[in-house]
Amino acid sequence: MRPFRGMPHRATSLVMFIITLVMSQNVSAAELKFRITGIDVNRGGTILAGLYASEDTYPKPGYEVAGLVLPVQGDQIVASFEDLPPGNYVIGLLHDEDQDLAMDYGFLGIPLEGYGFSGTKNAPLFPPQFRQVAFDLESNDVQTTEIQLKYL
Ligand SMILES: [Ca+2]
Repeated sequence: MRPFRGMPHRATSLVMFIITLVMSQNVSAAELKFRITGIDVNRGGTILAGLYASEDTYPKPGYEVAGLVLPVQGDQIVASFEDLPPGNYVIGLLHDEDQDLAMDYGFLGIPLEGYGFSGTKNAPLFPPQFRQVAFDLESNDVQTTEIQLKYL
């Protein structure tokens, strides 16, 4: 590639690198849409949707690569995570009734609030393995999934 006129070659390389970086981010942006079903409206509060991109950080609170706080207004919510780089993703949901941004547990560690994971029809008591439920999202992919909340 020819350097821009009047610019040292190294500076030109840096400019081209930045342009390539910006372009590749636009080109590779993917989207993960999800429909939350089975919401118990009477419990009020909000639904926290956390997006995890790595087996090492899933499902630890605070390690989400993106997160949404969704007000509970009906028994279904449609939302999406946009502008995602290609990768593997899992969505974790928590119906945070008391809005303390955390799951509340009862006797023997039983979850007291509704929860769900992408890739599962009937959320198990413990979070499923990342690899079992992860989405493989490629460049420009738009994927849609349904996650049913579970209340114990
Ligand atoms: Ca809570």
